[in-house]
This record gives sequence, C-alpha cells and structure tokens, in this order.
Amino acid sequence: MTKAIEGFKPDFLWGGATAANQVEGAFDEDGKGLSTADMVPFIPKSKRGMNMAMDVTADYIEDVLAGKTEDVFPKRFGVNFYHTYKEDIALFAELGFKVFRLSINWSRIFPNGDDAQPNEAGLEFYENVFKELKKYNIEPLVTLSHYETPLALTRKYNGWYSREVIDFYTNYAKTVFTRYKDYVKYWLTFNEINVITHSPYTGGGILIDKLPEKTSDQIAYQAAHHQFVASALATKLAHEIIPDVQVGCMLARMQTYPVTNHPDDILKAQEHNDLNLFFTDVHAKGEYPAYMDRYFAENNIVVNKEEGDDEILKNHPVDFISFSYYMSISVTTQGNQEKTEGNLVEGAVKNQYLESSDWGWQIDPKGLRVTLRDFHNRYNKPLFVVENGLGAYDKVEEDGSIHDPYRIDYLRKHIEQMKEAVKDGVDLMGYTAWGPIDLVSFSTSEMSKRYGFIYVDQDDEGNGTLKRSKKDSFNWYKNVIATNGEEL
Ligand code: BGP
Repeated sequence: MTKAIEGFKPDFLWGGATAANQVEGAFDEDGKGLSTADMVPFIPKSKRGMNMAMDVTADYIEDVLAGKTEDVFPKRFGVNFYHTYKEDIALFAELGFKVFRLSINWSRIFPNGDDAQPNEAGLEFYENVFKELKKYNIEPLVTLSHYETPLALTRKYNGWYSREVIDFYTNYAKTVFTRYKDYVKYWLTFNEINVITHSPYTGGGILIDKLPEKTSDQIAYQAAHHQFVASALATKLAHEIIPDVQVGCMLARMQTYPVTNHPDDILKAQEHNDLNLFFTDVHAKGEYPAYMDRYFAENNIVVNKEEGDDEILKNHPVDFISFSYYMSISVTTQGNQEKTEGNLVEGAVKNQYLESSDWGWQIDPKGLRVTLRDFHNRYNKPLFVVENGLGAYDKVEEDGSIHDPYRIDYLRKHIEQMKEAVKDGVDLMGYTAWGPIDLVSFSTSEMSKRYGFIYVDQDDEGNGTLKRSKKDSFNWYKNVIATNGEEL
C-alpha cells in the first residue's frame, strides 16, 4: 500500500519568533538587572565589523558602567514590547498565530543571576504576557536563554566558563517552570547554542580577554559543556514539573556545501557540518560524538567533565530539535575563491547559484529542505523551524503603506521547501518566522534591518513614534496560516 503524500499536519504550529533583548526595552524597569545584551552598542556602518558583541571586553564593560562612553545601546530600548505587549499580541492574533516564540530575560527574574529570591515584578510581567496569549489560544514557545546572561554573572564568574553557573541556571529554570507550568508547554533551553564558538560573549557571557592563556575554542567548548549539562538538567526538571511538556534544543543551522566535487571539498564540507551538528548530536543522542575526539586532540582542547555528567546527558535528551535557518554556506579547498560578505563563518565562499541579502547572507530555500531531510534521518525526532526570514530595508510610502514583495518571496520559497520536506516524510511541528514585528538586529544592533510583517516606526538611534503598521506581507502570511500553507 502506498502512503498518501500530505501537506502540513492540521495542528501545525504557525507563528513568529522574538527575543526579549531585541523587543522588550524597559531594560532597567521593575527590578530588572543588566544583561550581556544590554552592553552591545550600535556603531555606525562605516566604523564597524560584523558583530559588535565579539569586541566586548572586560575594560569596555567597566567603562560603560562608569558612564565613560557615548555609545547608543539599541537593545536597551528594543521596540517597547514591555509596554505594548497587549497591542502587539492582538496583531499576532489577527495574523492567526498558533504559537509565539519569546524568551524570558533571565535578568528580569534573577537580576544578578545568583540572587536567593526571584524578582516578583519580572515573574508577573511574563505571567501577564502568557495570560494575554492564552486569551487568543496562542501557545507560547519559550527560550530560557537567548543571549541574555545576567551581566553580574559575567563580571563575577566570567559567565558560562564557570561551572557554578549551571546551578544558577537550573534554579532559574525551576522557578519559571513552576510558576508557568499551566501556561507553557514548549520550551527551548538555549538559543543557537553553537554561537558560543563564534562569540563566547554572545553565547556564554564570557570575556575571553580575562583568560589570555586559553584559546577561544578551549574556552567555548568548556563553556558549551556546562551548557549541555545545564540543558539536560533543565529538561529533567521540566519533565518532572510540567505535564505534557516538550523541551527542545536550538541550533543556528549552517548547512554547508562543497564548492566542487573534489573529494577534499566533500570532506571539508562534511567536517563543517559535523562541527555544527555536534551541538544537536549531544542534545538528541545524549553523548559526545566520536568525531569530536579527534577535533579536540588536534586543537589541544580539553573538556573537563565531572563524574556523573555523561549520565546526565544520556538520561535527559531533548524531545524535539529546533533551529534557525537563514542561509547556506559553501567551502572549498580548491584555490582562492571569493569570500562571502558579512557572514560569521570563517572560510565560507560565494555560491554562484545563490543570491545574497543586503547583508551578504546567501539565500537558499532548498537548503532548508536539505537540512530538514538530514535532521530527520540523523535524529528521527520532531523538528521545529523556529527562525527564518529576510532582513531587509523597508520603505514607507507617502500613504503609509509598505510594499515588501522581497520578504514574501523569501518566505514563500522557504515554506514551499518545508512542504516538500514534509512530503519527503519529515516530522515537522511548526514554523515561527523570525521577527514578526520589526525588532533590533542581533548581529548589527540596527533597527533598519527589518524582518517584520508589522512595521515599527523607529530608527537606528531609537528615534520615532514606535507606531505599528501592517506591511503587505501581513495579509499574505495571514492567508498562509488560514489555509495551513495550502496557499502561498
Ligand atoms: C539569530 C538570532 C536572533 C536574530 C536572528 C537574525 O542568529 O537567534 O536573535 O536576530 O539571528 O539575525 P540578525 O538580527 O543579525 O539579522
């Protein structure tokens, strides 16, 4: 008997994704402590590299705290979601969202990370947000840590490099699981956990200049181990505290292709993919994959594990796998190929078959299908695409309308490929487009790099009325959801 080829399941979770530090603002209100994200400045295009967070040093932080800099910190103002969440959620409901991904800003709950008691005002804020979502039957999908380590943990312990942070994180997880157990059944432990190897400050709140005798890789993999253990312990706690809970890990997926069919290129691409998938391998299979032994040995990396760690990882794998997908990467061993602009991966080169966004990210919808098929075969667990979208400049017409056919085109092509992957047999739970409402860019701190269906009137320096308005893509996505992806 042949099995019918179907589209998205009837209960497919359509929605959008945000992070507290990029939308909330109110960075010092109601008892919130500073987080690592609050220290990342906006620097005009002419003066900057790719990722501001990569340059954060211990001295810089002390200078900021002492008021010695004139830098602007766009993530501190976000788009005012802290005060406008009701209005914004009403717009998500109008879009027909089944799910809304947000993060809890850890420093709203534990201002210093290691406080004995949580901050009640912070707990109340998210409870109100969840109540508002419930009104519209929108499921929250909550990230516990989205580049928002409490700054005090960075200054006191050097962030996730210290093993002590595991306890603070699990205490925080236990606090929010207990408080929100009736509201939230989908959780993610760490956003883009692999980013720690590209930026230890972003992913782990770590100041590498404080550890001059260690390589960045040594620091990042040790800290990643602490996060793996913390993630497994949080998974365990969630399973104990919340009925029917589902906990996922979250990877910044870098689908990597070989540029040529030279066997060296094939191998190089495979190695790149392995280094990326290491993070999902540990979460899904509950153990370190053998290929990392060689990588660690050849790069003089020693990961210190404590007795019992392996058991914790083994006993508490994630229930599902989620990832962000924006672009694919190409690598080669053959000659000097033209490098891609503005992407985070060392050695990545241009793919002649792909176009790039205004920020140099190579747009590749079919790569999403490739990734989904690979993940399905490798893990055989439910998958969730929790970030995807096009960062673009938008123009407001005189009559206030915003025409964004480029965004519709990008999303349509990616959703089409997801549908193909589902027909290929992939078990896909849902899709949350990144930044359904315009927000502050993670990598550049720009407001003008926009992803939203909903426009926010605010510029890179924080000037504007903050008024929300619908772009053309708003009605397009609304119809996609209403037809469960039938009409694209
Ligand atoms: C991911 C992050 C998000 C985010 C998105 C888009 O890496 O999880 O926080 O913002 O990328 O990136 P950017 O904002 O740099 O365009």
